[in-house]
Amino acid sequence: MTDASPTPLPPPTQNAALLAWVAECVRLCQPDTLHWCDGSEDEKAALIAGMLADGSLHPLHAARFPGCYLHRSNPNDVARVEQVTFICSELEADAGPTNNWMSPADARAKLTPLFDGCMRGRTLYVIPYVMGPVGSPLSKIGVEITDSAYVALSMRTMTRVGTAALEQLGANGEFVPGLHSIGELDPARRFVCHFPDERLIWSYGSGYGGNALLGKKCFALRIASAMAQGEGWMAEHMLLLELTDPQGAKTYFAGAFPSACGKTNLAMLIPPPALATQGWQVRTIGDDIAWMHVGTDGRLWAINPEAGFFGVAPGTSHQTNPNALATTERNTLFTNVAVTDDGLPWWEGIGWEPETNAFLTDWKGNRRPFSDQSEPFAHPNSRFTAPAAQCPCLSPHWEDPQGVPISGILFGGRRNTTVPLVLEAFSWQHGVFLGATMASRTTAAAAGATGVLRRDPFAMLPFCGYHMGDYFAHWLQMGLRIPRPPAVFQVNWFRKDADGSYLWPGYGENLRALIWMNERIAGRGSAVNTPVGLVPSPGDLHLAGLDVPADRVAAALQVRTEEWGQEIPDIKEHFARFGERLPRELRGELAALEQRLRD
Ligand code: OXD
Ligand code: MN
Repeated sequence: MTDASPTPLPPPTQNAALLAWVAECVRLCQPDTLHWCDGSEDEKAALIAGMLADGSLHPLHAARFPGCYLHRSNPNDVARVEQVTFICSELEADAGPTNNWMSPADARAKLTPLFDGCMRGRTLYVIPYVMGPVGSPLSKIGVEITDSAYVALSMRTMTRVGTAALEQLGANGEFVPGLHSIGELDPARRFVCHFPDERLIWSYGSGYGGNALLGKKCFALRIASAMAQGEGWMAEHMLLLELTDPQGAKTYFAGAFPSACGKTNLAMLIPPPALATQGWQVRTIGDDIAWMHVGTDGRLWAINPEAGFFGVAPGTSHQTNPNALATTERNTLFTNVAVTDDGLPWWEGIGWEPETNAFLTDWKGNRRPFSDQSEPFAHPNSRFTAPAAQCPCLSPHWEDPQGVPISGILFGGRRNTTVPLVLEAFSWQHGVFLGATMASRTTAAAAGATGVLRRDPFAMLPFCGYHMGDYFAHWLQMGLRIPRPPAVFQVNWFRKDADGSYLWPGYGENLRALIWMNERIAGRGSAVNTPVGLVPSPGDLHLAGLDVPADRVAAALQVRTEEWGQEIPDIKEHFARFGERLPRELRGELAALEQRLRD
């Protein structure tokens, strides 16, 4: 419903809190036009037509990529900006040492002048959305106000937008408000602020997904993690997958990996032929975020709050992730990929090469010969935004209102050394220690240097909405509240040999690690008791049809005590940051690890 008239149309909701907040944002931002998103197909067509007309969207090959478009962002706005992402809790101590903090009063004082009049000449879109299956008791309502048509279009894919959300909200329901403006896209006037006490988000100056699609990182992780701590559930940066064994039994896994470390690929894994023939199957529930609650049966149940995938394009090919490619063949918004003269999206690692004399238009819009390899054609953090429902390997349970029961939790990252292919924690508490000490090499998903090893606890370093020490304590608490807790595992697909080559082929072959975890969960698989956890010997893995020399498999699984010994000082330094708020159980786990390594 678009309202550009002096006599306002009646709004499509009677929710007084929502109406008051929209009126306040209209007063502040002074848009020319107000549009309440209803989620209809007509609305989608109008958004697309407007963006094609203003040049912010480019058509792709209509027959090969029906309903697909390319968007090029401002080159200064291509990734999450952790340095200007703030947790605005009343007390600085509650944001903790891993977050940037601004007082709520300072944040309002800084951002109010930026929002003041920022939508003059623009449309203000009100986007009511549901995170989680519509009608699920575990889903939650958000409302985003934005002046970006790209955001309005993307939110339709990533969440359930419009009338369904307003119906679920009703006249008295609660919602998480998020105010967003692209502003002038000036990096010096860019802020992503979260007010966990008020459950409010203010984001200014960026149109990039992670900063601007407020349902995703801002609500479903930062605000939701703070809500979850208070309410006894968990909001995690995790994929969700369903493993089916040859007998048809299904086991559900949740896996935390930092951004751009293969969550989408693992969630959409295609079994290698030898295992597929036996009947092993992987289906996707989600690729980025999990909300998990203790069920009445004492197990941990998870939903995927999202409705789409905002995946990293480079490296996605028929070999690495054919399911992602199939998902993105229609109704997909590509951002910052390259395009051929025929209108085919292209990126590095897509698995096919244009003719050597072909021309491509790169992510900045410059057309140059493919032979000019002076810089990448697609941005390393170029993305696809695609509806989950199009994924060929989507589980039929992906929208079950009660979620799926989780039997195994995985923690993984990009480690060249030290962490073996897979290990099982001795206990929930030891699993929390593994999550709390996770480290990974940084990627292009966030602005800043890539390839730098950093501690990224639970893959939540950029996403935890409160003090990380309290978050560790929450995980420990949850262990006491889950009568039948999942087993916890650590994985590393990225270990290298002395020459810098990967020891393990990854992708579909990672199923072999999942099968071992499944065996452990069922109480069948055997493992070697090492100082760092329970590790399979090569003979414990299902290796039929694997084309990797035995010594490389053994090296991928090896636990080298000298490497782990070198971790200790760094873990101590990492833990020291949390001061008094580091749970003593984790100090105890560290001391126990040191003792086991000495023994
Ligand atoms: C993402 C991220 O986009 O983690 O999912 O950056
Ligand atoms: Mn993510």
